[in-house]
Amino acid sequence: MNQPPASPSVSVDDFTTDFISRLHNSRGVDLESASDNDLYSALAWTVRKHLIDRWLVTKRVQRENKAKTVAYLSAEYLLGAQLHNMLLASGLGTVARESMASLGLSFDWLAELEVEPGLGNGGLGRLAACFVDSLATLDIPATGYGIRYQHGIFRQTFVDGRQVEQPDNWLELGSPWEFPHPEASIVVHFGGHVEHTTDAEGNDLAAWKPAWNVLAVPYNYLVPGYGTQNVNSLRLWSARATQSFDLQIFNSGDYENAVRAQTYAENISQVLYPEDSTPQGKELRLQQQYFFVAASVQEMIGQVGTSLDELRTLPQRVVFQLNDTHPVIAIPEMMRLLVDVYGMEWDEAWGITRSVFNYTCHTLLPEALEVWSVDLLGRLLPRHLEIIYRINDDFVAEVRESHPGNELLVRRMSIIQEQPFRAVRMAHLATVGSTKVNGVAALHSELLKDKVLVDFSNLWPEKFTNVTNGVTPRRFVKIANPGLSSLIDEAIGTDWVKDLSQLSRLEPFADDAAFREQFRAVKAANKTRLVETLRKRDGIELADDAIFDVMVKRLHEYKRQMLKVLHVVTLYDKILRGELDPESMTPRVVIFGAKAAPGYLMAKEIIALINAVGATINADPRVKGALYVAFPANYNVTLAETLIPAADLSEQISLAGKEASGTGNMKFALNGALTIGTLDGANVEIRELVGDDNFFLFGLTEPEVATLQAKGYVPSAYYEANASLKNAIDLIASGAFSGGNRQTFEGIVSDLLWHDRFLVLADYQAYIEAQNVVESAYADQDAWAKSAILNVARSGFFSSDRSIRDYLDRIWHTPAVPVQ
Ligand code: GL4
Repeated sequence: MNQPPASPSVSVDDFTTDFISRLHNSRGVDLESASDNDLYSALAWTVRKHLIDRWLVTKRVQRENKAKTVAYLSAEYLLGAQLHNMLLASGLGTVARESMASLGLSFDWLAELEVEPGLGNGGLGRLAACFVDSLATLDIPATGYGIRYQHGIFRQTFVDGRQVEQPDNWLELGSPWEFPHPEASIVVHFGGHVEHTTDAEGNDLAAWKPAWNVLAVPYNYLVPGYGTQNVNSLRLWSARATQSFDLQIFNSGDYENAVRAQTYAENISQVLYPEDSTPQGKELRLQQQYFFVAASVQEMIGQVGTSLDELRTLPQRVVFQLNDTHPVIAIPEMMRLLVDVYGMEWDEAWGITRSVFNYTCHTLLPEALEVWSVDLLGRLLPRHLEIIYRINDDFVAEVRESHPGNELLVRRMSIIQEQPFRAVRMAHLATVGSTKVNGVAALHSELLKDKVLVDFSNLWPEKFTNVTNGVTPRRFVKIANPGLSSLIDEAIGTDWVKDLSQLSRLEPFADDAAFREQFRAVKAANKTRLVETLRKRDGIELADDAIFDVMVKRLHEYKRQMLKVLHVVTLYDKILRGELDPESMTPRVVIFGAKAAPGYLMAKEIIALINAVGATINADPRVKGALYVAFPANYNVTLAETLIPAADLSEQISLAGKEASGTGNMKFALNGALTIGTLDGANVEIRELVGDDNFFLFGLTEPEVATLQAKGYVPSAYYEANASLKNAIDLIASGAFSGGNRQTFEGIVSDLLWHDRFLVLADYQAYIEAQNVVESAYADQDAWAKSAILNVARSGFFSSDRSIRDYLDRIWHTPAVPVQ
């Protein structure tokens, strides 16, 4: 397999010597006395060393060039395990493996010791991780800014089938991948009040008198590009108290109070909020947002220089991308720095601010658009609230000028909402304060323009654009699916890893019987690998000669795991009724993976239902061998890397108009799974590209959904009219999956019959029919393999490298700076 050249070529012996000296000098142990963590850390350090020279050169070249930098501001980075990616970038995979073997150590075992940094919830955080990978690969000077959460996304366990959250203590044993720089800490202020004075020319001067502060301590992480010398940085901030404790109070014996301030300050980076697609309006969350954004903007400005002349060059030196509304407080922060701290005129500062910020919206759910009450914001960031008011005054004046007399429009567009409580609409602030606003898939960007932000797109049509999401082929094909990667390498060479559009050259191989045979062998081996993983990890025993039907993503009603459950229950019910012969069915293994936000009760009920249905079906001899439900706990990036390559069928069944894009859908297609899906998010583009013969489409379209809801949707009517739907729901209601207890899933059943916000019942029949088509298609294994190959060959568009090129062309205009 072709690897990019290793920096200096390293022999196995050199590597081993280095590893041993790491154990001695950094851990103070020898091979015999080393703990697991000693071994893993020494291995990580030995690998890391070969990227550091590149990193230092990259930083020097970028600094000397005064290169324009992309500053990606994101509250989440769902990085996944680091070791394999670092080995891929350094080209040391084989050397490391052989070196460990020469010491009698198993490389795979060591790699499995890594606890993945789960500093994100789902798609949004994983997208940020893919984007920094692609930026580095494309030689774009870029820094990812975020928060070094002490605890990432919770570890999910099941107790009696119900989700129980355990803290994710990923830093317990330290991380060998981070570089702390306490000497470069930045002070971030909160609270207090603002004093206004007037200067000689009668201008208002504002002075913020904060009440308390914390230190933002930067931790740097390497972000190596693939097949390039370029290594960018991820800079995550950790909160530390400015004074560690009050010695006087401590000496008086009141230990609790002595450390109270410290605990309070350090809480800011303690935990990732486990919410996805719902904002959590908590004070601590706003503190987190301002904390990382203030430190990042100040640091960036420090790099450019703080004289007025230097500040005027900001648009040539930096572009900030706001990953959803979480970092939007950066806009008033930039204004505060330019006007209050560095003395720039308001209008000039506003011109600069607007030209350096851009905003990506990642949702269509109105309830997911963040608002902050003016009470809270005024208490925590009083000067920022004043700045937001002034931005809004000027903006509202502009709207009034272009639409005289239209106060309804003014009220709709205002950055400040009055009802149900007075609050700052962060999406409006972002839109007003940015040069470009983008959605994350073609359909999403259209709906953003025509619905969610329609007033703004009428006012500023040129502001709106689309950048369809993408995923990194390094992690999600090259590393996750070595079998497929080798097959592709043999067929079309190795350039595809850096230029995924090359995959189109696989297309003729779909008609090559020998290739199809090899492709099927790769899929079979990936299934076996998954079976082994789930056996070891979860004690789940799967057959590998079934169709692997996979639905992995956050648990959310709009994503409709419930629809998948109804399909499973329908199959079970039909077998019990004798309408389906388990012997003649294609055996089906249905695999779920999903975490629910801890406070999202309906989502947690659905998890309990999936587990209950699984437990009943898996124990029932009447369906043995025909139907099996697996729900491994704690779905994360590491599990995704084994699960996705093993899938035959990818479930992308959200209600049309609700999933902004999806990115799992892309990973499945790239790994040769066929999609069953609605016309939602990026499914639309996937289907267009892979061809409708190679995609199982079903369900209402977005306009049909809108029409149905407008005329009044009555879910119970679908239940009454459809016998197999009625049977499935009745079976759940009867207590068949809850030991006869009819109460257990009553909440789910009555919600489906009387509310069903996401039209599960309306799409049920179409979904069942599409699954029947899947079943017959799968019977022809050779034809299925052909479709799967075409999915791979036609999915090159979904590389995050392409997404980044689109950002560069449409939004950032940042030149590449190759490092020699
Ligand atoms: C999300 C969207 O729900 C998802 O469709 C999209 O793919 C992702 C990245 O753009 O962003 N928005 C939120 S919030 N969480 C997501 O995963």
